[in-house]
Amino acid sequence: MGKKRRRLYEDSSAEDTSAHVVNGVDKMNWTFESMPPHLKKYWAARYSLWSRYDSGIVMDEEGWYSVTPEAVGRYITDRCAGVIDSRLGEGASLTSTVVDAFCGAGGNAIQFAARFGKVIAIDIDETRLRCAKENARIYGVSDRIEFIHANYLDILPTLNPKPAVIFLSPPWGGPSYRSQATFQLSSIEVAPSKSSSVPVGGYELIQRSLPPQCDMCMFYAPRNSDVAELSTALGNSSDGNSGVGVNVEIERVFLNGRDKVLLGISVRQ
Ligand code: MGP
Ligand code: SAH
Repeated sequence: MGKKRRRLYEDSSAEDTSAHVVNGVDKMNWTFESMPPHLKKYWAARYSLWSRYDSGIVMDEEGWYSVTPEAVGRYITDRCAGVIDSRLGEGASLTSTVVDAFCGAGGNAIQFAARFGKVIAIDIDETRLRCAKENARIYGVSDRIEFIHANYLDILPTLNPKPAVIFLSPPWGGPSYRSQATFQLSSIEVAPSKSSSVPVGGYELIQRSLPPQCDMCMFYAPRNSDVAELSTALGNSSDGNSGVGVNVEIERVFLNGRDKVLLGISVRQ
């Protein structure tokens, strides 16, 4: 075998790739040997990312380094369902809607769909959205996920009724986030909505997504985030007239004894 790395949407005329294309997604055939050096550590973690990896999970490069590990996705889902059930009544999560604003390859959306009534999974990147669709099929939860190829900032004002949960896991600027002593929300830049030309930073992204836009907003943050800044962002709705109070919590999540991520949580009082 040559060392050629397979990509999503390879030109099928270029080589014998047609057998790999399923529902518009190239199965890619990632192997340890074919992965670029900076991604090899994620190959070793593949079953921690997806217990059904061998059933045909698809990811592109950004998918590999940003997907939420399965156990963390399950924990996040349980945490959100617990809040919604205690706020809205036992079992309320089963009929409630979660918006996964930056769904990527589906690591969170798929776990949410196993517990909530409906998931709206949004991604601006068509390739990753197709990965998420295929991965949801593998986990048998496609019927509870509505996939939307769009900019979350364009969808946010159209959400009616308001969802119970808005989950935010935007790009952090790649794996190099780790080289910053303290990660600031200004390192996050989300493409502007159609009505604006100015990118939206992490602080404003959080503020726009807080109650009353939902009952609960969760932000998936780098483990080296500035906790004080995160708490302030989660406590301050940009809708100054909403009169809605929130409780804020920051949780550190460990996986196999290793510090993984922070969860910033804002819940309507
Ligand atoms: P990591 O630092 O790349 O992995 O990301 P790890 O295994 O902790 O690295 P180590 O070698 O330092 O131990 C930690 C977690 O953050 C990953 O499991 C992803 O879920 C998440 N993650 C990483 N990045 C670069 C992003 C990102 O840009 N966006 C989002 N939403 N999540 C990310
Ligand atoms: N939680 C996901 C990973 C998210 S990575 C998982 O577990 O798989 C962040 C994703 O945000 C990327 O797929 C990127 O394409 C998407 N994204 C970036 N800007 C966006 C925007 N404005 N609206 C929607 N998605 C966006």
